Amino acid sequence: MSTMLCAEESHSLDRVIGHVDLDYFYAQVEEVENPSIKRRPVMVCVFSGRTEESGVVSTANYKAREFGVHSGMPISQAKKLVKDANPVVIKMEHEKYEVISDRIMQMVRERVDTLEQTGIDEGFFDLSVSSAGDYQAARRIAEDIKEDLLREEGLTCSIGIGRSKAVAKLGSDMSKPGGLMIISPNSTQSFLGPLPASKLYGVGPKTGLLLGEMGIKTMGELSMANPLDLERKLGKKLSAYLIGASAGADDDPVREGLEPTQFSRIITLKQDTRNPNEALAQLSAGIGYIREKLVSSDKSFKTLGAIGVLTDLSIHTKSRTFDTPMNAASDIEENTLNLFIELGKTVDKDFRRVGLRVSGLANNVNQKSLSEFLQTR
Ligand code: TTP
Ligand code: CA
Repeated sequence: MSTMLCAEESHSLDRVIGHVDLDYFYAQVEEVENPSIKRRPVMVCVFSGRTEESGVVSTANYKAREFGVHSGMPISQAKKLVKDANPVVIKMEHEKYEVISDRIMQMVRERVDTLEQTGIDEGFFDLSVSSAGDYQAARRIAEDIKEDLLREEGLTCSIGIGRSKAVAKLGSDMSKPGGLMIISPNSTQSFLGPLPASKLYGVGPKTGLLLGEMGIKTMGELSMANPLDLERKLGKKLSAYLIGASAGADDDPVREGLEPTQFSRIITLKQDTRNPNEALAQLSAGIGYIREKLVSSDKSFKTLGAIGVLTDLSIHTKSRTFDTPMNAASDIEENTLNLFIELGKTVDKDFRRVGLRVSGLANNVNQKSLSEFLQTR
């Protein structure tokens, strides 16, 4: 049987939906950059700057989690927990993780029908067409994604595959870290039935509490709850979703993001350099590309980030957020140069690749929606 299938034909088949989630993402990126820290508790932190230690843990590797460290914990408290285990505290560098995230998402996107990125390190994907509705073929695609990710980036992820987003998400959560869980359509109901209702995608702490008050503990119970009782507490829309999703029967599609949230470009330099002016000169086509993207989407940006990949392939970034959105070519050039000057001071090797990224995109103020446009005519 041919595995080629057009989109229309796939409607009659079971949907094949995946969820991919990188393991302890920021901390794992740091481990790849510096493998010698791998066996130690690693905590990637956001420092507020008030005192030397004020701030929170953004994420921690599994070694640190063994001591009770978790995302959102104050740094001082986390340090106490791991103080005897030779911990590593690293300052969070968001731009760096974004660059790696972009590469990963691009790699996944090339192997699936559609990808809906839902966070810096996670997303849903639809495999219905590329797997021809066959869960064994889907398993092979997921294994390929995992292998490529490990080979190309040195990173591990967890993947869940099932007939809906909620089932796929449970699969990736339950197979963390590094796992792959396939929940076939036939086994969906028996898989979901005994699981706690609070673990269902879309059930936050508040909804979880309300369900508990109603005596609904498992997804099996939720799927058979009285719709009217549920509606009274949670509203029509959420109730309908919960009853369907807990039985594996929600059909929320995987949506490609329609609105861009950032534009970025990285180029390889003709010659390695540490000179910011030289780097900028070679990046001028990249700046032109970004400017063109901003103009054609009629957007401005608030955050500009400079990216430098050094000769040892380590990634270094510097970014600045402005009070007012901008999009003029001269502003991009001037600020990119300033960021590269700052970046140049902090690195001890030449740049091999340089790039820039604009984010915090906003529609230009003079842009009118179609209805506004029609009303003012
Ligand atoms: P998560 O996917 O929630 O967590 P994780 O990747 O660190 O760990 P897991 O193995 O459990 O998936 O978040 C992705 C990244 O988002 C994480 O690496 C750091 C960041 N993050 C924060 O900055 N603050 C937070 O409170 C959380 C939860 C995550
Ligand atoms: Ca993750």
